[in-house]
Amino acid sequence: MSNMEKTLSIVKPDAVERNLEGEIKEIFKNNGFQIIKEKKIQIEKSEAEKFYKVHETKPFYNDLCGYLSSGPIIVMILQKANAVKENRELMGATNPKDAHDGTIRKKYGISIDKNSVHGSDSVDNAKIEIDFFFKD
Ligand code: IDP
Ligand code: MG
Repeated sequence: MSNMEKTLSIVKPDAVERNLEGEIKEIFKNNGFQIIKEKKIQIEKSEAEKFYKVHETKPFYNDLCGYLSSGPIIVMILQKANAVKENRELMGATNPKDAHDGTIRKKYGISIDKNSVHGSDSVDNAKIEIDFFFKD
């Protein structure tokens, strides 16, 4: 199949806390994503700092890393044709206030920091992020 891709998805602590894991996984499946691997984990702040290193100069970096490590998360490898772009579209804008109807962040996001899901932003970063969580 052409352009079959994998991307990394994370159900963030705000969504896990509200027991939205099942609903969000259904949305992915209903939109043609296959969940190749998944696990529920809680990471250390130092690991979040590594994961979000691209944002280390941003004013929200410390809060962001504290937040991602504040509770359990679901990390998943999603597969679909053009999975990276398709997942970004299904997630919606970073700020739920700007997210369109039908997107996960519009439906579940609370705020720009508690926006319920993460998704890789490029094919290269998807590979790096999948390795980060699933390299054995
Ligand atoms: P993305 O998750 O849509 O790719 P990024 O710009 O990569 O957005 O930012 C990573 C995460 O950092 C966002 O999902 C959001 O939780 C948080 N974030 C981004 N911008 C801000 C901000 O201006 N204030 C607080 N948190 C932010
Ligand atoms: Mg990003």
